[in-house]
Amino acid sequence: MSAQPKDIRVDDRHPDVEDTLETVRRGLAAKPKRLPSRLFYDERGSALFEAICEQPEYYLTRTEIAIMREHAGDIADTLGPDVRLVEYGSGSGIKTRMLLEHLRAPVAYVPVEISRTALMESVADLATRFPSVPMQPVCADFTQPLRLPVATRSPRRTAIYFPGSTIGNFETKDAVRILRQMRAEMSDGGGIIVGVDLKKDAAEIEAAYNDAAGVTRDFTLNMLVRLNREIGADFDIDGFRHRARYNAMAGRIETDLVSTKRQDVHVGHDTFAFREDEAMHVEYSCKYSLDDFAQMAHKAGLSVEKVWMDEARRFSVQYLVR
Ligand code: AVI
Repeated sequence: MSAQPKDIRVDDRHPDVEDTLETVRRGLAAKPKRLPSRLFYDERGSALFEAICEQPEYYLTRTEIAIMREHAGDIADTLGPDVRLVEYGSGSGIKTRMLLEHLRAPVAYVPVEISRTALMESVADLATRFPSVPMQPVCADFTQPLRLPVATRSPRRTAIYFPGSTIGNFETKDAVRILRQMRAEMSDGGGIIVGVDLKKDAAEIEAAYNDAAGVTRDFTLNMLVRLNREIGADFDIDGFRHRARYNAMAGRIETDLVSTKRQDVHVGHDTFAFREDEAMHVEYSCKYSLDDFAQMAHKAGLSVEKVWMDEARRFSVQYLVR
């Protein structure tokens, strides 16, 4: 684990082993079986995700960074001075860096991230680059209601930054719930800057989740490695394979771990039987048209005020307000 930078207090609400055990028991008892994608992100999972972002097929990160490179100044102007910037997920910090570089006198930076290692690494880096910006990291599951730390100086507005198309990892009803939760967390006059992946050619989308180097496969399977270590499950890693397919009707990549044989998996005192070829759902990555997303935001009581895109309209960064 990385060293914690001096003077930065982490507000730690990391879920414990009991929570994970209960989530997994419930998921394996469900029909069809399913495990939440947040379980991908242990230390190795976060590192593998960073490696996915470097793969030539995974256009999302590259494209979003290019949009930020071109428009971060405009985005910062849209937010105005004295902002408290709350980020859901801490990521690698590159996009955040671009935003912080352009913001005028930000009151605080509050990253909310479930992986303590990823959180502390990114905060340590940002604290050195932006010594005048108070850092208030929160180690928590951002899908649950948050208590934001008290800011040392009153912000003019609270803006939520949710990059990376992570919103796409939630089914519509959960995405609407999360947007509604963000709406409640931002102040009057606040806003949400959200990265949203757009619908495009199915082959291009599918390739992004089936990279030739197999990094996404390792990322998916790592969920089982993690559960074996953390909750004493006995998944046979070689007995499962990664499968990611684009469902054009639903507009989403559906990622499953498919059992390659009949097998039993033990979790605590419970036994869960898998059939040969049985799929266990582990992730959705939803893709939107501009209209789809505006409608979803509307359901959360939000409207789209601005949209920034790359020339090929692969990806968008959108500003949502009440
Ligand atoms: C974090 N999230 C937006 C990624 C995605 O594209 O759904 C996670 C990921 N899963 C497989 N590759 C990348």
